[in-house]
Amino acid sequence: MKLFRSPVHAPAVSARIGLWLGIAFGLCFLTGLASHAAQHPPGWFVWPTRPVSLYRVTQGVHVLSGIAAIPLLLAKLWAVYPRLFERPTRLLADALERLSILVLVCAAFFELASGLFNVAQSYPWRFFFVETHYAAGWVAAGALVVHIAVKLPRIRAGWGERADAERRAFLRTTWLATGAAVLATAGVTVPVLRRISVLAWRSPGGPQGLPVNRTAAAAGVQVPEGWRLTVAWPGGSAAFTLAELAALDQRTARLPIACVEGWSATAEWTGVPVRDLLVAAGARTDRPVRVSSLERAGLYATSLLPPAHVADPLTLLALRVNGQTLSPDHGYPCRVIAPSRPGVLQTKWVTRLEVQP
Ligand SMILES: Nc1nc2c(c(=O)[nH]1)N[C@H]1C(S)=C(S)[C@@H](COP(=O)(O)O)O[C@H]1N2
Ligand SMILES: [Mo]
Repeated sequence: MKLFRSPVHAPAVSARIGLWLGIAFGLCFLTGLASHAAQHPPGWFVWPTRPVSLYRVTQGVHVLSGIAAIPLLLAKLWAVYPRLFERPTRLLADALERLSILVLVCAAFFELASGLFNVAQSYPWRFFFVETHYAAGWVAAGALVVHIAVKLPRIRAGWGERADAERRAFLRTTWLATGAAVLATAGVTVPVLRRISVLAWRSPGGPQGLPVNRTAAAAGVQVPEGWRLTVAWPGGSAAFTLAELAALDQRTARLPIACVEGWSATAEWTGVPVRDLLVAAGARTDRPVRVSSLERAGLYATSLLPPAHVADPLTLLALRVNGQTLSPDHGYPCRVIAPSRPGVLQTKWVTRLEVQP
């Protein structure tokens, strides 16, 4: 077939694209592990609270390297697909090799597609995104390592082969498409790119200049008459009205909200450092703190502040954003804003802090 004989289907092309695809997948995998560790820290692990934008950067890299991998993967498949139709010469070895490629391609497609649906906040499936996306990431990474090891001789040969004009044109198109995909979306997390990122899935258009993921109405939150913030610990508890919280020493800090979906935005938050609040209530400050919201059913109605975050003076129970009282959608009467913390753990509509035993 003529298509099969195009000079683009050559190791010279697939090795060059493969390098960049490998870098994109590698970054995506490592930052994915970081995100998982930040959101579900195993007992031995402490996610650092500084720099304050650490999670914003790792999650931005995660989502953008995933976006870059989409055109790279398509171009890579185009460069190599005729080989999948070659007649096998070594029956068992070729069958195993093709099986490993099948696993790799399926896992890679699954990761990129499920990630895209996630940033679009669309879940047209029955599985739980977080666990499945994480598990398939390990499958893709394992299959990729096997693939690179098996193909090493061919990769070497590819780099030794010159890219002629037609191959160079194909490579140029691939780099252009990859750059365009990243630029069209990077504005979700890189402010200077907001104007050119036509496909950015979140803009700072929400109330108080910040995007909103879940509105108060969607969460079914209504602040009851006589709302109080309860601080509880083994053996005691204390309650604060909003006026009492506002009368404590306030701290203002510029901190980002960095959603796991890749978008992020910085704002100026004002509130009571959680540590000071615990001291004012008479509770210990060296234990994890369970944060609960007025929301009843949501998956993110509660979160756990690890001791490192409790101790950090920039971990705020915020009452204000950008100089205004929090709007209902940003968590009125108060919300958690902590440095370098995944957005899903920046609990809104807080009603109870519980120092763990
Ligand atoms: N109670 C509660 N808090 C929540 C959520 C939620 O669904 N319920 N969503 C979280 C998510 S996923 C993000 S990214 C941030 C977004 O904060 P914002 O809506 O004020 O921008 O809030 C977090 N706090
Ligand atoms: Mo989020």
